[in-house]
Amino acid sequence: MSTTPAVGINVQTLRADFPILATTVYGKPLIYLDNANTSQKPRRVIEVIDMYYRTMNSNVHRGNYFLSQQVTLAVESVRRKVQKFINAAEEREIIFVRGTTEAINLVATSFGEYSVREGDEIIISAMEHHSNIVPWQMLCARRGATLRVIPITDAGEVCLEDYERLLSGRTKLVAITHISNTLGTINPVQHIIRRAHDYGAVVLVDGAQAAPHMAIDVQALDADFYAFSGHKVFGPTGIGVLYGKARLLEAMPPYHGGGAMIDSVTFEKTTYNVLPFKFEAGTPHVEGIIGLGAALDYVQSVGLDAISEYEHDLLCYATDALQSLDGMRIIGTAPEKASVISFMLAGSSGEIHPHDVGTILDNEGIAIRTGHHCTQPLMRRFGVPATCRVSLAMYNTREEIDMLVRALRKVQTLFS
Ligand code: 7TS
Repeated sequence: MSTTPAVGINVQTLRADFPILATTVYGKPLIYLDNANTSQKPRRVIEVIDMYYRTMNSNVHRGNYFLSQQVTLAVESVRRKVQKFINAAEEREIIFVRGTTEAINLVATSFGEYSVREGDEIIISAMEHHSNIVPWQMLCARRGATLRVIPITDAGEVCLEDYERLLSGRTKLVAITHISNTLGTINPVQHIIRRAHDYGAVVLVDGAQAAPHMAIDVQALDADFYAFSGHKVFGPTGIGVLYGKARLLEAMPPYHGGGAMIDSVTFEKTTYNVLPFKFEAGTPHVEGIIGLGAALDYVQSVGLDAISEYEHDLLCYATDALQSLDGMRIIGTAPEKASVISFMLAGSSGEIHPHDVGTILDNEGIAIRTGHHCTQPLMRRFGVPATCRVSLAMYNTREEIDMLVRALRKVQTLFS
């Protein structure tokens, strides 16, 4: 049943680069299908972090001795890699942050202070992760602004007619996910951005789920802000990226105060450093940045177009295989999808709670995520408390999907 497809990447060679994929759980080979949560790390990311502590460790941007200069060069070379990775126009538009969550909070706080006033409106969609909801709610509460939500269809697509109705001269910012972490829907962000710009609003794209799966070009999208997390793109935790157009970042006030973000400090007045340092107070996650650089090199050596093609094929295979099960209900059936399948499973005596499904799969060595996936409003939209979620990466295989389906049949027999 499961012949490996003849597309772009050699999955077995690639799997050998990820040490954790050779481990077992409960004596069974690990089948890791929770990549939307965090992805596994290739050897070169693990090794570069080890190398950093063995041979380079020192602080960045603040020593005139050899080690510190080496680290500064390494960190700034990763900034250039990130710039190329998302095709930003300038290096100074790349801000290192802890992850997508911090990137969004930075924009909500700083852009909010710069631009959002009482009576203004912020638009998000009904499929956002809590990270792209709560910071905007907090901003609206601080500034007396209003949060508007684009509804989604039963298939899990944003309703573009409703979006048109929500846009107005009051719209200050639109915050939208590029790919939904729960439904897998790929949103038409280019169109969403163009329409927002017609009203003079700026757009933040939450790219947490897009960065590992597709080539990103912030200039082609004309995104004003773009955020992603290192740990979902095969890099370390605790490091992420905020891209912002230089003209906006220049105008915005700093987010955190402290070392490195200043030009001069007196007790009467402080002036701030240039971009990107104005937004990078304190000692950054140096080994995280260096590990992120290795991760981006790795992803680019595989090739994002090859990854997208391979994963699309695997997604279709997995969707068909799951749909072959009686009692399978897939939540999120948009035609444009990437790498995520959320579902509810029923046995002969009714729907099985996702947590039970997850626990039984775990005993088989299969890791999926069950729960609300930090999208509680989306769960309410679909009338479910939780779903089972399979999320794929470039190292997953058809054989693993076959094992998943076999294990789900076993779950059904246990609940019949
Ligand atoms: N936005 C989206 C679309 C996400 O999927 C996530 C994390 C975040 C923001 C937050 O990223 P962080 O790195 O700052 O935590 N998503 C998930 C998930 O789907 N399962 O666990 C975490």
